[in-house]
Amino acid sequence: MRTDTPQTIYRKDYTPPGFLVETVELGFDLDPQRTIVASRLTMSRNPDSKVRAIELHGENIVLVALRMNGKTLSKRDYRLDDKMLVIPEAPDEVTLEIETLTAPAKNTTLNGLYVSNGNFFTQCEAEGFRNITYFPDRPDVMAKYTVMLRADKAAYPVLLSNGNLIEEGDLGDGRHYAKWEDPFKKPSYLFALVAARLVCQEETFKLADGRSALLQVWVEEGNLDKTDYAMQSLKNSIRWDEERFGLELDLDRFMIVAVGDFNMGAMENKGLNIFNTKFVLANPRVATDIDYAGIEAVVGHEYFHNWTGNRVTCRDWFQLSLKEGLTVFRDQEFSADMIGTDSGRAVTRIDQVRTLRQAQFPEDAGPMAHPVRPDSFVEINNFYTVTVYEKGAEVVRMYQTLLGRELFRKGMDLYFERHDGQAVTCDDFRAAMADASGRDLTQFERWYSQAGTPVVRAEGRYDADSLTYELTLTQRCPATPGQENKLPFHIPVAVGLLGADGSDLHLNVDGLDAVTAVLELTEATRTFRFSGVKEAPTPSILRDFSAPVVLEYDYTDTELLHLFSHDSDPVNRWEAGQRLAMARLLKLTAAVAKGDTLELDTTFIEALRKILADESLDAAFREQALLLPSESMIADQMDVVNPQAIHQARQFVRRTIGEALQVDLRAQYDANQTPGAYSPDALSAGRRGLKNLALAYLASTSSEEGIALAQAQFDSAGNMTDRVAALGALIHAGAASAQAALQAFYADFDNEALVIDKWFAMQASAPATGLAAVRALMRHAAFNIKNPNRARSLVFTFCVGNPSQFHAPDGSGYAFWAEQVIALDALNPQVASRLARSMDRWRRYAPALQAHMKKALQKVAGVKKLSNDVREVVSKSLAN
Ligand code: B3K
Ligand code: ZN
Repeated sequence: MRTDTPQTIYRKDYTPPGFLVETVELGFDLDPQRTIVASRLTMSRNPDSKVRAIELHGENIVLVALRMNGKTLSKRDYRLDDKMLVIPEAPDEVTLEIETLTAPAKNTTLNGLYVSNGNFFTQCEAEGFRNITYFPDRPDVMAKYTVMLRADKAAYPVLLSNGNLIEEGDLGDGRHYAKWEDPFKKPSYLFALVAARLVCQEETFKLADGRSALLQVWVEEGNLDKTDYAMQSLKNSIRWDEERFGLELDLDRFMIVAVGDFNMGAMENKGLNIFNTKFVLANPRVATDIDYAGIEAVVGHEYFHNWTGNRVTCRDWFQLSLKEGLTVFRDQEFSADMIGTDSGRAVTRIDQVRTLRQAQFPEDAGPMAHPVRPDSFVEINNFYTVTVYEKGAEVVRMYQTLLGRELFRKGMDLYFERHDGQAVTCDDFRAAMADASGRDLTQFERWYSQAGTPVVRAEGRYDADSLTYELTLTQRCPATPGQENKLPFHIPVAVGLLGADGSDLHLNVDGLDAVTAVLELTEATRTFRFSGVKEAPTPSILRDFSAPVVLEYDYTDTELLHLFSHDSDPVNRWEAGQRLAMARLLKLTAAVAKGDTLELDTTFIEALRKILADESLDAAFREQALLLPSESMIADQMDVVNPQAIHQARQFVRRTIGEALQVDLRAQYDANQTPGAYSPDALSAGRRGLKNLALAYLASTSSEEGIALAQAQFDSAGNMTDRVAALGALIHAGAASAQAALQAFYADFDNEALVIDKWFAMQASAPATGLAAVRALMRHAAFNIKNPNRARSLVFTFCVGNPSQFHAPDGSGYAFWAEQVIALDALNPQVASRLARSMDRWRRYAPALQAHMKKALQKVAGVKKLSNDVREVVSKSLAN
């Protein structure tokens, strides 16, 4: 915690480190109140650096002893402040011995070494290692680590660190030790240790080259019945990376450890991935289909980091997307391949588009907007964003779209061939792609350097005489903080043309014959000519969401209905439905605000009816097609946001659909039951998804039938997916029985922390839950603001997921937000800062709401002892 003005770090200021570290020997005497860390570093002067001094980072630790080449250094030999330890004079070859003290039990930040439920864990990315010992804590310093852990044997029977276990034994005094050695060089942010009372599921797994590896999933006692899916996902990940990218597990042992107190999803520490319990623990009784999918994706993501992140890492934190964008792309492809069908793959793509629109586009249009490779930051932890992750993944996907799968793979191979064991930049990745494919990717660099979501405007013209269709694409990109004017991007735009009968026309553009053409828009505007087009087509533009842009095209309802019924590209088929829905939701929102009567046209309803009943389509796709854009997505389309009007309009549409399609929804509800043992596979999950969406629609009318159906499902559900869907339907419908159901649910699962998180979240997001009810829930014995999952389930869900209540006209929601940000900041700045982000886009609301929001922001900004994390977010939000 600092009170001085936070410092901005710039990418352009990068300089190589003065000293490199070859080996690190760490010794830990673990004690919750007083842990002693002894470090022995062998270092040598970096010939590529002009920096003379040895510069070591260190924060919130006490220096006990410091020796250089065997000689104790006195205070005159070094400078020490609350951030750095600097030794100005040093020979070229140095052995440093450093002893420091920390108090893990007092560490509520969950950054560095901390205690959770009596066990020791670490989290070092991005800059947590400096809370453990003095070290050049920057990713371009890669070293080999040996770690000795010593702790009480009864309290901490399990001692883990990175790499391989080389020795263990008793110390005689009730304590024991374990020595670990990581054979690979790594940056300090990948260091990890665990000292805990845990149990594991383990398995020996055969790798492609014939070696075997020991795989372990470590959890608290009592959770061993929830580790199967994580283990299966790990094995699938290992196989997939071998097959798709030719990348093998490079260690004899790979461990996943679950912890209940964790700031994010998981962490890819070399050989010792530490996970939020949310992304490990699952069985049908406690986890939903979405939880299962999350576990698969995150287990994959962290495993894939072993190559994209660990073997090849980032030169500096501005390059974060080098590993995160690429690894998200890899986990997306993994999840899609695990489903295995084209239609299943399309549904995962629709999900990705939804995430981008729901979270990344708003970020790109707000005060925290930044390029995929940022130019500056105050607190790097604020830049683990949807832009760096999800937009970064889109950037990687565009390489694959432009180059094709084969050349993309060649580019990946070249990237590893050139950079294994190095800390590199996004430019190095782009160079590998360019060199392997022979393509000029110079202009493509702008995807890394320019923030903001590009808008592509499309206009079509058909000439019946010459049988040509001309598509003119024009791009622009809105200004973002610090970037007034943008240069044209290199945008792949996948296009198909539909005939009147709904089938794809064969395309002839630049000599290509296919049904989908990838047009490359590199200028501000360009006209593409298709010849031999025998009829006036309906264009299907941006197929498979080929670029992270907003597409403007003045579609008529007739064209959209045509695409919604026939487009062979499932993403654009879905998209047509979203456009139809969005137009209606916006019109209705305006009508609510004006007090006009509300009406929904039968054309739209009939289109939904047709899709709903179309058995040739996957249930999962039909669910996506019937899902309305969220309230915040509607808000994004408005100049002045009116959260209550949006809510009422959307509720009206839901109810109207529920009433009009009652019979059809009921039929799908019955047809998509999944009897027998629960299985999380995509087909079954898709059926449950459609069935439960039907239930939600049926209950939204508050009809007796809908409520009874929800109640019956709640009472008889054999898995958590069906149980929460039923409970959610009861709560959202305001059913009289909802309270009793909530109580029963709580009583059934009071031992399952992750389920109780759902219990809080379901209430926090219900439109009937006002601030008073949230405050009452905060007084519940099970609420604990120090646990990030719990804080997210109640406080975050209310502030982010319940817009009509959060934006109460009296500003009470905003005052609550300020209070919670301040309270959290004193405990855990990283979590506080995430909550602080939810007020980013306050300038888009009606003036009366803006005034309240500004006051709340100023209240937070006025706190003297604020973390850099929260300070950066609120000051950027308030800046002009
Ligand atoms: N690399 C970590 C995120 C670390 C966040 C630090 N504030 C998890 C991941 O992306 O896999
Ligand atoms: Zn990651």
